[in-house]
Amino acid sequence: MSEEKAKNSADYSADNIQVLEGLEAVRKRPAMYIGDIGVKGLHHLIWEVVDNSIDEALAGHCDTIHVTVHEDNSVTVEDNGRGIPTDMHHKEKKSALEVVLTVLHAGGKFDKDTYKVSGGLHGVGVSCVNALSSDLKATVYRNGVIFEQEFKIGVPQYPARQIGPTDKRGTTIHFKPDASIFVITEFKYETIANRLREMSFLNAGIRITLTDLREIEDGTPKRDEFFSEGGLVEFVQYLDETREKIIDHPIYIESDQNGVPVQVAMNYNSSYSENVVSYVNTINTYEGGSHVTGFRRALTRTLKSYADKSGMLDKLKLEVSGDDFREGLTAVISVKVQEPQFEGQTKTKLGNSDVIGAVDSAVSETLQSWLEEHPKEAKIIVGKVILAAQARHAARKAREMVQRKNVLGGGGLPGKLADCANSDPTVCELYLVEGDSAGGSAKQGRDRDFQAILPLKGKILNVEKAHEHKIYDNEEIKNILTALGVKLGTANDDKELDMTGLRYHKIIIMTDADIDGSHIRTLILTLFFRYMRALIENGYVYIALPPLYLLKRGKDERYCWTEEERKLMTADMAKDGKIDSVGIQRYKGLGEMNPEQLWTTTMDPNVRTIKQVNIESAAEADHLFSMLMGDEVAPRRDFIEKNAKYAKIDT
Ligand code: 0RA
Repeated sequence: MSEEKAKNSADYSADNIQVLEGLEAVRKRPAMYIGDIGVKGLHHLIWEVVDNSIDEALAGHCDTIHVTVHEDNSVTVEDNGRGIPTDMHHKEKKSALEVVLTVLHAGGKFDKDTYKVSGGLHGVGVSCVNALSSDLKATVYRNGVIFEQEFKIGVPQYPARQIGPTDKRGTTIHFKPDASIFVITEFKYETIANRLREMSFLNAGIRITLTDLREIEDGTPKRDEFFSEGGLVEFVQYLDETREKIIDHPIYIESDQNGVPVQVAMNYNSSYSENVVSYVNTINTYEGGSHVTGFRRALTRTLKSYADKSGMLDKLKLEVSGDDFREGLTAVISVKVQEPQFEGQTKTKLGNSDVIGAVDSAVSETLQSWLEEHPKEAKIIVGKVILAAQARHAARKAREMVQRKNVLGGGGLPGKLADCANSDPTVCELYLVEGDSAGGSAKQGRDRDFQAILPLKGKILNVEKAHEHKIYDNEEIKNILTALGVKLGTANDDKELDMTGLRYHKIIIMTDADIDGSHIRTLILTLFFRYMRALIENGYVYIALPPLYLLKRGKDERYCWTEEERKLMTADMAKDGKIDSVGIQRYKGLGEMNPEQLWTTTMDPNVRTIKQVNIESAAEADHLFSMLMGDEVAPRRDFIEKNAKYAKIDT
């Protein structure tokens, strides 16, 4: 070997070792790159690849993205963009394609001057996805040629190769998450669908399809297509689908303030809840931040000044607060920030303070002229604000009265509560149980050291349709609040939850496995979502899963939680072939179980399964609750029909 050549190959392997070290770092600490190695991190892989295609679309070169989940839980993301460049990258001595897929952050570095990254600013790059995939194959259709390259745990199996001519354009990435890294490898259709729907609203004009080859019915795979022409305006209409609008068409605001693109769509409905959803670079900022602050400031100031000028507030004896301008408001805020600073518990709060002013001036300018041009609608909005102020004062009075009574009465716990002996909230559990009879069984079956029982009578108030002051007239809700030890509203914020007195860190909703039970469960969840969201966010709220069947054959008794389990176990118990010798008891209600059965199946921490309630997307949860509990019947019926397979479990 000549000296020259030896040097080159040494360089080559040195480069390669560097690349492998980079990818090895990702495999050693995957959570540092994708958040976690659970269900969230797993789905993050899809977002990462889709973000790249979205960027290509935002650059104006692609309008369609297909996402497919395969039977083996591998995923294909296909776009019709320019295709990842495949020419040789001289410094790295490998194709650009290989660089993009193997060098950390190559995506950003490599294409910085070629095109502007607009969507995936949070992106860790496809190379991370590659490092965390047992297998990945990239196929590029570019300049009339098909190129492909395959990888295993990020390691190229061969250099990018040409495999034939094509008249297509685009990039296809097929990857299978590495089962030795992820604790969960099963993708959730709804999670992907929700994110892609959100993406299609946030990036108007891009067609995104989702196909699930794991679920085939009558020869057709489960499939959805997401496309929004109207973007944020349609997003607001979607969120308010089941609410009664008080303004016909959402207000739309778009501007570019000092290099910060701002988009806002908003509308008012007749409900009492505020629903402001915000995004930075298409990432959902659950905790809000400077863009939301700017929006609120502008909204309050602009509406207040209009209302003052209109004279409508003259007769109002109460002061109007910021909250009053947001009752019944649904808004989506989307900003693009070059170097976003994320803060807060879950790193979903925007910190960049210059964004406050950018959103504030965008919103106040457009909103002010909108109000002047739409006097009829403006009057409706101000009328709604006045009603909100009056209702808020009524709610505060009612709340103070309840709280005063509690203090005067010694802060007594509800008579119906069977409390536990332990007083350490971190180990204590409160079961919210449907009906007095099941409540009775639960009281007898529980471990009274750390398990408390609060039976609930029938259906609690539907808070989706009632204003806050009504909930202080409702015995069941008052009992829940007192038992929990929480207070709605703090000294400086009516909407904040005071949980300094919280008495249990597990709140377990236990209802019958029938339609009524699932309705009651939704009513309770709606109460938590609307008024005690912090408890859900802290992971304190759970759903008990009582068994659906008891199978009996002689002394052999087994519980089943699903239809499938019932079939398998019946066959297993009747190994000698006498299937009809297996007795089946279908549990319709918790009341059919005796205390001991309830303990062994549903309450004993060593064997029970309880489902933690989490808010995957506040926008989706809001949409779901308003649909299930709101006024309009048709969307609810559609939803139940569409999900009949799942709903059946409840009948
Ligand atoms: C770098 C440069 C160019 C396109 C891309 C990357 C690109 C990346 C991905 C990832 C998924 N789909 C993609 N599509 C394109 C521009 C190349 C040119 O100038 O032609």
